[in-house]
Amino acid sequence: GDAVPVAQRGSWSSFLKSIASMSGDLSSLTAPPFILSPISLTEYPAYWCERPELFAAIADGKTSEERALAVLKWFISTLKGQYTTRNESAGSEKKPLNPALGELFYGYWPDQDGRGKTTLLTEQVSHHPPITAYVIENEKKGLKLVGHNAQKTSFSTGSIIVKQIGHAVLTVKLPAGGEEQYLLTLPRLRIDGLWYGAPYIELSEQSYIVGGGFVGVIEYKGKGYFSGKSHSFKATLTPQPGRGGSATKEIVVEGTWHQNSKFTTGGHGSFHDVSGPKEVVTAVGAEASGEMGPMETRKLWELVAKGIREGDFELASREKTRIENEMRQRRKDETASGVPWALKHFVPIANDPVYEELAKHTKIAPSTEDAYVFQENWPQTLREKK
Ligand code: 0T9
Repeated sequence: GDAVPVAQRGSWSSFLKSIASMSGDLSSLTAPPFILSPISLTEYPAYWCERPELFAAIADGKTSEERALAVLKWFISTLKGQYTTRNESAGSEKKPLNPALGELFYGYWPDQDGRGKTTLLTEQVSHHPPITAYVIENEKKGLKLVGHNAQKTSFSTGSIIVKQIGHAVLTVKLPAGGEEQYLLTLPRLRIDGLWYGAPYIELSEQSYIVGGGFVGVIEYKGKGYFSGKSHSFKATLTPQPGRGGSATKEIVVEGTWHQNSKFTTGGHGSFHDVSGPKEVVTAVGAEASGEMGPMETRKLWELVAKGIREGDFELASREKTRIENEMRQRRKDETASGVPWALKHFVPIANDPVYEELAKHTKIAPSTEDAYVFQENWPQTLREKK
């Protein structure tokens, strides 16, 4: 691999071999330093709102069709951040820090031009397998997104295939009373470029947005498929008769999710364009003083992140081992005392009724999924500023 530092070539090829021979959860494999990211997966839910004005705009839709289009536009506009940020900021996809059980991340995007303040809360609800639950809320606009993420990984012809497990539900309070709920599912990822030590993500298959009387199907293709370009997509929004879909026609938009798209059926001109700047989340501590507690991600991983950023891999690995040992001891103590770890913000449920209802009459599989219910206990530091 050309992008692999000479001294790490041996460990990169043995890392690739261990990926090829195991499937399921790659998060716990030890990778060579050059591929490590100093950021934990608990921070990734922030990608959902780096264009807060597009999230807020969902509430301004006057009809169910306008709102369904606004949800689609916001969703498509998050993909660039979700799947290309590490390449843009660090030169390639990187291996995130594997969150500890109970790890937390809090942040917000300030109110601006009347769009309302948007707040983010993330909790690692499982360590093995890794599962991250999150909520993003814009109270002023009556918008709340609650979801969880997990991954199942496998290896195929030199690439890592990541099946995303989990879903999100967006609740939109309507000004006239009542609410709409949208179910969002997640695309499949393929991680290519491993051989060269320069991994990058391509999306494939499809994801869904169902709600407000519409079924949105987003199909993803890479280089050499329908438009020939990488990061291509085609989204179709179809009204569901009898479920409130007010339009009669189908809407189709096509383009590249990391650049722009336009209407090809049922509309004219530009649909989305992410060439403009994004707004990174402002992290806040939950302590009354605004400081971060010991389980808050940037505090927990502080020295590991410092080591990775500054190339002091001895510090990074020593600190990582210390944290992992501490967590192992905590689990042992819990088993011994019979008192398991208590989640702070979420309660797991085995079947999400919203998922089940909205997935009906669509091709979404599986037909049932678990979920994590947010306990509405925002830390004071986020509430005050809301
Ligand atoms: C949810 C996102 C997810 C998390 C990451 C697959 C991956 C962990 C999950 C799916 C976010 O909304 C979007 C973006 C990137 C995804 C990560 C990319 C990645 O490589 C990791 C996995 C676990 C690895 O670290 C594989 C090994 C590594 C050497 C490849 C760079």
